[in-house]
Amino acid sequence: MIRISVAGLLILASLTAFNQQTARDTIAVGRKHPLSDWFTESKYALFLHWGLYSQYSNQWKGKTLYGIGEWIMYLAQADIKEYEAAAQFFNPVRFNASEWVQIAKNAGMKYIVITAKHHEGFAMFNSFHPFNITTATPFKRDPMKELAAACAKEGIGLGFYYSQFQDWHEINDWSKDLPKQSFSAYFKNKCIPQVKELLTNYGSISLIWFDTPGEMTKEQSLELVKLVRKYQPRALINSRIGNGVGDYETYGDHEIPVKNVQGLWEAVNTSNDSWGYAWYDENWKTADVMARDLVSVIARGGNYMLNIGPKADGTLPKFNVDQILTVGKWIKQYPDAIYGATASPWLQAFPWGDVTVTKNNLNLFVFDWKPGASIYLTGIGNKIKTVVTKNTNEKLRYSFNNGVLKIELPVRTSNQLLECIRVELDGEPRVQASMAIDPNYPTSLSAAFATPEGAAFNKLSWMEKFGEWKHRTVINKWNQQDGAASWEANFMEPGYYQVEMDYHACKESDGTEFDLFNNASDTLRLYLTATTGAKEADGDRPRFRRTKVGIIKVAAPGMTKISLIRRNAAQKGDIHIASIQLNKTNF
Ligand code: JFZ
Repeated sequence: MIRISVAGLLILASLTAFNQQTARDTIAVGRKHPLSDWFTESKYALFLHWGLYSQYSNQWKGKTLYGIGEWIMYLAQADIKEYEAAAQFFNPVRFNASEWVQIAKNAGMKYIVITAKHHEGFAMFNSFHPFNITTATPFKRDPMKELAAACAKEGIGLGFYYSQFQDWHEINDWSKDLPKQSFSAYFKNKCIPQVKELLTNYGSISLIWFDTPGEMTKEQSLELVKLVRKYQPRALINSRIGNGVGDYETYGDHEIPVKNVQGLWEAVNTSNDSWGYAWYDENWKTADVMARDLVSVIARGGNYMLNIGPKADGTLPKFNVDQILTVGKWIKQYPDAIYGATASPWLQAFPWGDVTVTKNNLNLFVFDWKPGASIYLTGIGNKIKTVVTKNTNEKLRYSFNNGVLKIELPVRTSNQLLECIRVELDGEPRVQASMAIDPNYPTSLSAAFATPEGAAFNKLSWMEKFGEWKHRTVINKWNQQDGAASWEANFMEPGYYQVEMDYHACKESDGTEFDLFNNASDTLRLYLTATTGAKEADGDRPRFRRTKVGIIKVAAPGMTKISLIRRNAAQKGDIHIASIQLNKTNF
């Protein structure tokens, strides 16, 4: 007998439901909130997912349902009355608002955004609607009020997450028993009045964070904007209000864009896999990963908001707290390279790390410290004044010729969580961005920086497992005979380079041929095999593979055009190329 588990089916069903919500909501171009400087300077924030789901902690009727914790009600297709019942036991007596705010502050975070109401529909604040923490639980306190007071005292910003479209307590597709309220009735009778409560009962708030706008109309999104402007004219609104009417853009979960992004935006990610607390989820990010992610986001021009899922007793997971405090200590050595720092003039990461800018200084954060190796920065139009380690002022050996700065890393291991080198210039950086192909570090040419001809840029987003989003910028839609993409690469040294490709190819494109040209020096014939047995039509969950495809000779240093041209018509399927990596090899 063939049995498909109920959980498996639910995950399939929810994948479809979820997919409809993933189109990124962009903000209107050219409009800027007049009071957004605090946001630009803050850079780093704490996100908190806390609700009734924290009590369930991914267990429903004694069974663990794997996935993001705050989706437990959906994963269980829970009966609403049964789900509600948990409120009688929700009693986070160990919650201490000043402790949380103190931790955020010591972690170097400048504002906090907390789930006032998530998709489950439970208000974590004192509300007219009875499904809320002060009315329905033995706890009776209003944690939002306590947080608002603690944040105001410590000078930390506060924002409320409010799920405006999904409210499974009022609107759900799985319960046959409850009458299904129409969205417009819910919107008028619960959403608007609750948002008004959040805007009027908690003093001045920094922002309001909406989520999953679904099929909301522009009028409905604008009604919320009007409300926010009326009661909290200083507060920012994120793009997930829908319909392009927010003040800043929230990128897809777990996404750090490859190329700098203009305007106000944030990247969001969680400390482990789930947003809400899940008892089994110990896949914690360590401090060094958090520090790198923070730097990478700032280097692309954005803010980083890192999530923690507090437990039902009101405490924060200990390991999690230790890691963010380690990052906080590290930030204290380099505050000016983090807060208010601007994006990298090179528009993308280097193979050894990333760059932020503070006035006339470049802050080089070295993610991959190789003792004695040289790192390169090209296209610098300034004069170089000093090159030192930022915290200890250790002078580093360097050379500077024709705009190429070559810095030798000291022959020692890095003495930091993430070490920073300060390059002082004679003025604000004037940079002609090009990617230096570094002989010491395998260097990637990303799809985001290609020039396609007879091929196109695309972004693939998919759910790897329930709640885990992946995003890749690719070149795809190749003309079969002559579709091409090219990159400008600046080779620091001539020689032989091993080529690796990061790509996804479905079954129908197995055996697709490409030629890789390096100006006039060399041509390499590539034969790419399928990375998945799935057909193109099933391509919503792509499988990327990084694989070595050959060696190419580079005759002379300097700028070279690398071109990739598709050479056959036999294979029907498409190829999705994320990057080409060049790794200098002794040959
Ligand atoms: C949403 C929520 O459904 C989830 O529970 C969590 O609160 C997260 C922060 O936001 O999930 C989303 C919303 C948008 C995308 C991905 C997950 N997206 O655009 O890629």
